[in-house]
Amino acid sequence: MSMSLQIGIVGLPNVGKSTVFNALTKAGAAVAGYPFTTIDPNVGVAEVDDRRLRDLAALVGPERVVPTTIQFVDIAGLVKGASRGEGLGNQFLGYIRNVDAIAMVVRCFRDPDVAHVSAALDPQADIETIDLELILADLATVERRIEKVKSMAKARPKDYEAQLAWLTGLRQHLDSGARADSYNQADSRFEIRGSGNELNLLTAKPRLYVANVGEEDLPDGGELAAQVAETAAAEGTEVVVLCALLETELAEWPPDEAAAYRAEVGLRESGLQTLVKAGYRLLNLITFFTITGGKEVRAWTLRQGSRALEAAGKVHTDMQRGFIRAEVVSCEDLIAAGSLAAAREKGLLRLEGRDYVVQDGDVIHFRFSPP
Ligand SMILES: Nc1nc2c(ncn2[C@@H]2O[C@H](COP(=O)(O)OP(=O)(O)OP(=O)(O)O)[C@@H](O)[C@H]2O)c(=O)[nH]1
Ligand SMILES: [Mg+2]
Repeated sequence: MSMSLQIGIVGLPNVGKSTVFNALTKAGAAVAGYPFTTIDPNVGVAEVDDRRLRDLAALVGPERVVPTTIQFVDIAGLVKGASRGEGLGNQFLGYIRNVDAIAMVVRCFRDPDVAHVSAALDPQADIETIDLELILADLATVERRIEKVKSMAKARPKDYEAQLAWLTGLRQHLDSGARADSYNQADSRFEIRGSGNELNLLTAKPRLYVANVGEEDLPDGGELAAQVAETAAAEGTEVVVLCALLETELAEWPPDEAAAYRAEVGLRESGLQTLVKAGYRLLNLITFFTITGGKEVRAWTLRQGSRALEAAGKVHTDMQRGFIRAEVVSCEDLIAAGSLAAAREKGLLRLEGRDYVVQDGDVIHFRFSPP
């Protein structure tokens, strides 16, 4: 079936990546005040908090309520020279290659007890340092590809002319210090992020920023976070401002006390959930719900634009194989109607076929013939 989507937590050493990861996933990855604490990539799942799931559960009163999750990967700090094998080097670039999107953590908290790779905190420079390593790694990838294509082109030069031109342009683009995601040469045959694009470039991956700020700078994040926000805005992406240490602590508190503390600081929701939601948007994900005979209310993740047949496959391969129809009602309609029976009576339940494009918030009952 479809693989789970992963967001890689990337950044310089000691910026709070593992702290964010732990709070998100409560997986207990090693956290310490010295660089290179993280040696193995840690994969963990974060629950997606969804009001609609709670509302549905209140309506149905099931035995189990199962939120959907998104995977995060805690990756070790990247240092200058990583693309040449410095620090923990290429190994980590490889881990980044495997993720679907990047959450780049930028240090914005001041703490003399926690060493930083450079003397001053400079978010812009820190982002550039990382980008440079990623770009150099991509440059090496593209160069290898160019050599490969050149050798294939020996027998049939015409067949590879366009691809070589595109790759050469890309090399030049990276060589000028720009990221692959800003390369747009008008040749629709080659896509920087296209599916089946084996280049899998690090700087072509969707990205968001996490400004890890000191608690005193909440809720807005202060001057350093503003610099990260500026970079994010220029790139057309999002920045999530949070204090990793505070989030770690609040994750352990009773929910109502944590909420009260947040309100006091001026935070509307958990920074972790803000990050989870931003990751959801970054990956173009939506949520649908299933209600299993009133026993279980469950949320599932799907790529935007996915069809009913694919949604069925998420739940069970048998449902996909024996798919007959999907009975669909929007979560809002169902909650307004008060019960499935009432929604059916009002004609709010639709019967959809396998090609129905699932909408965010759909509650789906799959009709299928068991094997
Ligand atoms: N003051 C303060 N310290 C923090 C914050 N977030 C993390 N730290 C501290 O920074 C140190 C490094 O945190 P980690 O989460 O291990 O950092 P990392 O980015 O995973 O580091 P590497 O894996 O070595 O690259 C730890 O001592 C944390 O407690 C924060 O928001 N405020
Ligand atoms: Mg770490």
